[in-house]
Amino acid sequence: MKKFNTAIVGATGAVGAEFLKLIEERNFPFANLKLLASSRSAGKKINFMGKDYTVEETTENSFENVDIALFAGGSASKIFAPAAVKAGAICIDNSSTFRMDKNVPLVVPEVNPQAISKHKGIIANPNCSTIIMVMALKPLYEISKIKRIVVSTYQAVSGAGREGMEELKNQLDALANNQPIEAKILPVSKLDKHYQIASNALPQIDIFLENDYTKEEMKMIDETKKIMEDDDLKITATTVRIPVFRSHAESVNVEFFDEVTAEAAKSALEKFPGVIVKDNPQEMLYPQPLETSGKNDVEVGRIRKDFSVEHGLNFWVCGDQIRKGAALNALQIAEYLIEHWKEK
Ligand code: 3JM
Repeated sequence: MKKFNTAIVGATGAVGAEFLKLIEERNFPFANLKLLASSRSAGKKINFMGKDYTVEETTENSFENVDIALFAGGSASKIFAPAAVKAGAICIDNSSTFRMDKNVPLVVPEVNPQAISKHKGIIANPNCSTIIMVMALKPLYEISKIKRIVVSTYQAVSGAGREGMEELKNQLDALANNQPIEAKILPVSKLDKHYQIASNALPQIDIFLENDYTKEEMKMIDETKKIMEDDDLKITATTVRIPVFRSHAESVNVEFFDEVTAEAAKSALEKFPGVIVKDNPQEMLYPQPLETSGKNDVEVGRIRKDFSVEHGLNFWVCGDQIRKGAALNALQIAEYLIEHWKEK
């Protein structure tokens, strides 16, 4: 089997570390592996599959002979993805930079793999909350076109990377020890203003936009329409950070054009790859962020009729934000590319 020269940009962060774990777990066919990061992390040694790698600073010249560049996210994408494309690499990008670009496919492989072949060098990985939601929406959409979605998220601090997770841990330690609590990271914004996340809930993820939605909310709205290839889809979102380390949860209300019973929804979700239905109220069985942490599958439960509209359903979905919400989805895109690889 052909092996592919692979680069990870942002190899030292939370998503970068997950890329490495998944490359090993899934036997990803890499030849050369380049671990790239900012100058701050350059020189750091990472032992991976029994071999020592030295993290290199990302530059425009880092991508010579690279077949696949996995961008973990952040500002590096905007600066270096164009250089990587110029050097002939295919970029799979976790940041929001290119997601809404007409020339860039926005892909969840179980949902819209057909979009991948239209790429011109960059394929965008959707926002974590979008990925987790559309995994559950797609099999339902196949039963009936969707009229309107109302989603509220309960997002883990891992969405703010390693620093977000450290902040929650430090605050929980301080709380337990009756020490003063420091808030330095969350919410991530342009202002130098932060709030405690331990024992709290913050209805702000990413910056506020002119319409008073947060950027995270608008990402969910715009990206869902693009992935589902449905500009008429009505969708509104409220995104909330909660004091959970890892794995996001979402409450989703869906109004369909035609009847979709809870039973039909369960049966369609059970058949969908990457989705597990965990739904038995009598046994108190439902998805929980703690249980989906570190797992690949998205879990759906609390599937029930919304009595307030003609064709409505409610459900609850949980998924690991760093796995399916980021590194796993990106690596699945890379695996799809490899499966359909044509020599240039
Ligand atoms: C998740 O460069 C940055 O400010 C990173 C912002 C960010 C994003 C984004 O907009 O790319 C942090 C966490 C995301 C995302 O996946 O949309």
